[in-house]
Amino acid sequence: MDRKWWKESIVYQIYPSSFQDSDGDGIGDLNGIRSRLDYLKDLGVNVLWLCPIMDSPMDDNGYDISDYCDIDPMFGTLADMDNLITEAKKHHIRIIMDLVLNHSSDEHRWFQEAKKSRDNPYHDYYVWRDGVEGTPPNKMRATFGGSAWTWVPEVGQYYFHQFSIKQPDLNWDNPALRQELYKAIRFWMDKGVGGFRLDVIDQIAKDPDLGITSNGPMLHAYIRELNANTFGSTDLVTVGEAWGANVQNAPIFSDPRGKEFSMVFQFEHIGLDQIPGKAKWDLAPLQLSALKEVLTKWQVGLHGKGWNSLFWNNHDLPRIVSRWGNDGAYRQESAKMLAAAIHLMRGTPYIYQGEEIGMTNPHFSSISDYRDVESHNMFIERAAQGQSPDELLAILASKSRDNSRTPMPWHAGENGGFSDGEPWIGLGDNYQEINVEAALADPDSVFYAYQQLITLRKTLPLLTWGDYEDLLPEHPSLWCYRRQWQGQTLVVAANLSRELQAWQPAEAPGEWKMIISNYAETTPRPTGLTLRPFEAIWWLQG
Ligand code: TEU
Repeated sequence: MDRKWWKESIVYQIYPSSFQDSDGDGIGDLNGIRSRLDYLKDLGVNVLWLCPIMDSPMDDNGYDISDYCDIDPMFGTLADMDNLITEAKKHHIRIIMDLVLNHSSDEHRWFQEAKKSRDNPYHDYYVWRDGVEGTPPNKMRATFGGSAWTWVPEVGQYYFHQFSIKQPDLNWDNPALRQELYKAIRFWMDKGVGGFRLDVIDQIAKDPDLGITSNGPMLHAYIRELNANTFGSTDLVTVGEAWGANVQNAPIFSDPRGKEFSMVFQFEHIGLDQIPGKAKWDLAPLQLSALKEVLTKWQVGLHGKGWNSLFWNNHDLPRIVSRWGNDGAYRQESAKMLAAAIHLMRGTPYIYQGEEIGMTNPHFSSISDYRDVESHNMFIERAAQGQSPDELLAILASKSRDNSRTPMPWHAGENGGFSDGEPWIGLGDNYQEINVEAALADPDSVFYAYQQLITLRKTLPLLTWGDYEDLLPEHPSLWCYRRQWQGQTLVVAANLSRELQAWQPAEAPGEWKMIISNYAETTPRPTGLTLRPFEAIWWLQG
């Protein structure tokens, strides 16, 4: 057992612009977050991860930073951040910040200088290639559409950008750039933050000539240098977001000896809803056996060698109840079932704002409802290729990142209590029914299921340390697994379908203690089980 506070923690992710507005401008802010600390404490989480709050022109909602050492005025001031950190500490909550080190904004002073001339000292902070206007160096595409190369006439060169045109990639091969970034990280460490989430960190060591984006040859050397120059000797939690992580390399990123990060945040299970080799917009139906295979691979493969994040949702993904649960008749049941299934595994659980009240996708129906650069670029690109607007809107309604970025509904009143002004993005169509006030008033709500799961994690070390075994790998609708630790056993059975599903467990649950179920009736059923639609039950022995 290698005890670390963050292995026994539950992280709550906040999308600051959509959490709570305190000054009526329609955009959430730091003082708004501070005003909700009691709620978060009541839920039981002890870490808040804030999506980027640094200075930014907001082309990609803060993932395009123009000053690494300041707070964007839209969110507040440095003093507000100090207050938030201090108040959060009083609630036994640590704040982790989002670090976007792969790219900056094109409005960052470094880029403004860099594009002035080839011999400007900042030129080499970015990735440039010679070429002829109209003929980019190669065919690489940006994640948010279009070429990954943009021409700058002043220097007669192309710069490389893996994301939007306003997010030029930083050149990690330049030691001066690396030192600047470390300095910025130390600035926030001195402020007393609890750690960092490192955006697309597997993509910093790119080699565009070879078409390499993630896991470039220098990647781990750079991460180790970053670690040694910043948080390496502290107990801060560090989370490496890595779409390119796999079970083979995750132990390098999250080596328990602490040379890189505390844990990885990877997406292999999430990727299962897209057709292999196609874009995220091209949906594949969920196959539970494939999901279980991926999750088991991570649970078993990383045991003792590294540490993983457990999550269904984040600010880039649609709401899980709308995706793999049921956002109609079985919303509550499926939200609680999915919560249990993920929270009872090994790793650090993440709750994305609103997940704890079972928020669904907002069901937007017009392109003007969307704000996200990726969604708009996709719409324009595919409409130009002839795809019908209705079809594109249906795709966005299920996969756009804005599905998870709608304002947090605190009550059923105006703007859900999120803001006194006009919210920067619309609320979901069901906020009058699904909101915090309603959830807190209903003892059977999704909120209390999350609260129970959090309490369980704090009181049952088996959840943190136990091993994991899938008991029914092939079953198309049932997900049943066993965790074992120091003579104790936990069995979890979840039904991911709308139909009744029968299961005859090898160990008769009657001899066991049932801990919780997501249905109101909790009488243990002695022998064979019939699980109701989206039902989840878990028992403990020992
Ligand atoms: O996301 C990483 C990433 O690769 C995403 O672009 C992802 O592929 C996409 O969202 C799927 O639709 C991180 C941040 O989480 C995201 O919000 C940023 O836009 C992105 O990096 C660039 O900083």
